[in-house]
Parts: sequence; C-alpha cells; structure tokens
Amino acid sequence: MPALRTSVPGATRRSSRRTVLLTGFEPFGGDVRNPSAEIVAALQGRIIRGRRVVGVVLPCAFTTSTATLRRLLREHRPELVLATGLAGGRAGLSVERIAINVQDARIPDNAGAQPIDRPVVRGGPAAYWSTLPVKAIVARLRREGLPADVSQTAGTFVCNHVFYFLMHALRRRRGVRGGFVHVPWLPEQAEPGGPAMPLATVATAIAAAIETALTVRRDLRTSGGATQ
Ligand code: PCA
Repeated sequence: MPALRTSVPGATRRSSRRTVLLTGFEPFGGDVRNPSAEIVAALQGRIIRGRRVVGVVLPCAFTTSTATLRRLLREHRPELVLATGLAGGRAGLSVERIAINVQDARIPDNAGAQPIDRPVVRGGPAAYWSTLPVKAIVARLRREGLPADVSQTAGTFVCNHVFYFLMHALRRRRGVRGGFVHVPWLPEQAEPGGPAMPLATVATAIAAAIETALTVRRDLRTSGGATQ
C-alpha cells in the first residue's frame, strides 16, 4: 500500500486523502426506491480502515450526475471512489470491469434526456478499466457467502456514463482508485421469488468491497470471464 499523504496542496486536512467517496443513485424508471441510494445512507460516515466514507446520492440524469461527481471529486479529493447503482434482475453483486464511451439510453433519464449513440467524453478512449481489484472483491464477497460476479458490461445508461466519467477524471490521479458495482433489487422490489438481496446484506457487501479496495493492491489472477 502506498504511504498515505498527510497533505495535498490546496486541500484542507479533512480532505487530504482520508476519504472514500461512495455514490448511489436516486430511483429511476418508475421505481420508488433505489437500493444504491439506501446503501449510501447506511454507510455514510462509516470508518473503514481509517478512512471516512462520504456517501452521496447522484441524480439519475446524464448531465447532472457527472456535474455533481466532478464537484465531489474536487471537494473531497477522495483516495477511493466506489460508485454503485441498481441492476434489477441480477442475482448478486456485479463488480464492473470496464466502462465504455457511449450513451445509449433505452429509457429517458430522470431529466427526460434519452441520448442515443453519443460519447460520454468526446474524443475519449473507447473504454477505461476499473482500477479496483475486481476479482479480489468478488472472491472476498463469495468467501462471505455473498453472490458476486465480475461483470463485463455496466450497460449504456447513466451508470456506465458515471463510471466512464469517473475513470476519465481519475486517469491522471495516481494512487486514486475508482470503480463501479451494480447491486440487485431489494426483496420488496423484486417479483416474489425473483432475484433480490436485502439491504443489510448489500451494505455489508459494499463495505467489504471498499475494505478490499483499500487493502489489496494487486488483483487476483483467477477466472472471471464469461463465454457470452
Ligand atoms: N441504475 C441505472 C442508472 C441508475 C441506477 O441505479 C443503470 O444501471 O444505468
């Protein structure tokens, strides 16, 4: 683990790389709840390995989500950023491997925007890798009995948009890690018997993911691939 910096030029002591920024999203697409917003509330202020979690719920809108994220990065200068969102229908946690430079919205966002085949960042690379140890996170969650997989796509809606923007923003901030985890529906939202995970379980999993990202420098070389 690199030595913690105790001061950052222009930053206050409070914000000197002792912060984990955790984001979730407000409900969207007609849902009244979004578990990712509730995780943020559950973990707000939690101390994990000496770092304080700052939790923020982002608007589920292309323009304002990333404007908010840009401001948060400047304000908090976090050492780690974990963005989360809902992927209804998935049975476990999806630790996202890659963000792609496209917006292709199947439904309008909460501001009514529905971009089709537009870049997140004009002229940006096609994709960015997560800089989290994705396989170590999956392994840790599974060890704790929590269903989790490496996911090869975060979609093309607002979650992928925020994920790509985040990795673009962090591309030159050495030592600052970032990534994205999709979470399942809450049992109250899912079809009876359908894939879902209780809020307390998801919050435990996200805290474990943060801890792993703070402590595991080199990712595992285990299979996390998919045949389709
Ligand atoms: N899930 C959506 C956007 C907000 C959220 O929680 C997505 O996967 O893009």
